[in-house]
Amino acid sequence: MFKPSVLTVSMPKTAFKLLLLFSFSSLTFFAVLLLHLKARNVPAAVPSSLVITRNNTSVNILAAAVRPNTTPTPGRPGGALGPCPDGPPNLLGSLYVEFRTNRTLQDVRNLVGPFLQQGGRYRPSSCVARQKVAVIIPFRNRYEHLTHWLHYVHPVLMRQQLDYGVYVINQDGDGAFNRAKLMNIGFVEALIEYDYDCFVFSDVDLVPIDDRNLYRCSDHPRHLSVAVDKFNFILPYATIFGGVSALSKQQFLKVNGFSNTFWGWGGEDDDMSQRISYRRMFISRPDSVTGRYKMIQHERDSHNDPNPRRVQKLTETYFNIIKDGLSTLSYTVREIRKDLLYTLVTVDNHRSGSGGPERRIHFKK
Ligand code: UDH
Ligand code: NGS
Repeated sequence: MFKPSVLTVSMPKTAFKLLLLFSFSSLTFFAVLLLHLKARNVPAAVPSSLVITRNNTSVNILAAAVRPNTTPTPGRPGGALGPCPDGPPNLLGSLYVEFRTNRTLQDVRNLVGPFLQQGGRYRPSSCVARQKVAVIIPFRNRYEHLTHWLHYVHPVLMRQQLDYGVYVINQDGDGAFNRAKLMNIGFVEALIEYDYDCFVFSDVDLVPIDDRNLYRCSDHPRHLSVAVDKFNFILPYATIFGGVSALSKQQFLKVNGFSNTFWGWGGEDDDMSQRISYRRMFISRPDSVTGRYKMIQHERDSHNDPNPRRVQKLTETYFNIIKDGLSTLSYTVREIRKDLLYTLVTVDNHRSGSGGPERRIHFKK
């Protein structure tokens, strides 16, 4: 027999229980998901503080970087200059570049030195530069290439009206080369010195052959060496980020810098490319005429053989962004030498964990 009273009472009860059970499992699911994402730290915020220990003294790099610039602006007394125009007015466009010469560093000092301050520093005298750019070159034993690079690139950067400095980060010893770690070190060393807001990372053997390719940062990380002669001026693959690239301070902090763990040749630039995309940024590029480069031909260097683990390591990028980068950087500065054309920072990059007082970086949220 049909009993309406039982039905009207028991049905909502069951539905209510089911609803409760469903809500509870959904909440548990989302709580577990949140904890999981937090553990992986996705997405990462830009840290508000970046403390390093330098010879047992802690320095907050981000606080140091916002100290007021006390160097007087050249030009008018009081430094009352207007901003430089967005489009630098004296660019030449396509350039003639030739490496088959007996050029010496002294030749280059004579040519561009009069416009520079010690350490390869420059700023325009007629206006306030739009960006403060540190150009970082990972380096070991390539003085001939460096001479060509300085000869051609200093005048380009001057015409681009940048407030810039050139930092050559020289790996000490003959251990396996680590390009990416040297670039992390360059970021820190440049920031210790001046309040840079943009970082251009450049191989020493790549010279731009169009000065409209601006060495500055944009809304997204920028790959500058898009059309290199050795690749017949064609981008070899869509995600490539090697050669010459530019990241703002914020962008670099957001990806925790480069990985420190790519020893030997290859993969470290692809790892950065993945970091950028995992942090929801894009790669911006100049067009393939403006982004033309000439590469100085050379043989493979000793102690920079292809890293056999490079392809496998690229499957691990996502999990390593927070664990491997600026947050785990450790190295020892052997010497900082100011040439007129560049600042040479010689470092022990601690592959074996050995060697002297460290600079260690810690993130604080
Ligand atoms: N670098 C040095 N010294 C080294 C190794 C690398 O300064 O011993 C720096 C330098 O800035 C160089 C950059 O790291 O431009 C990249 O290294 P690379 O020039 O070895 O890489 P690339 O991919 O050449 O340009 C790989 C070797 C190709 C050999 C071709 C033989 N025909
Ligand atoms: C890729 C490398 C990159 C390198 C690029 C261009 O294969 O690191 O070639 O190299 N990636 C891996 O090996 C995983 S180049 O011809 O310029 O020497 O930048």
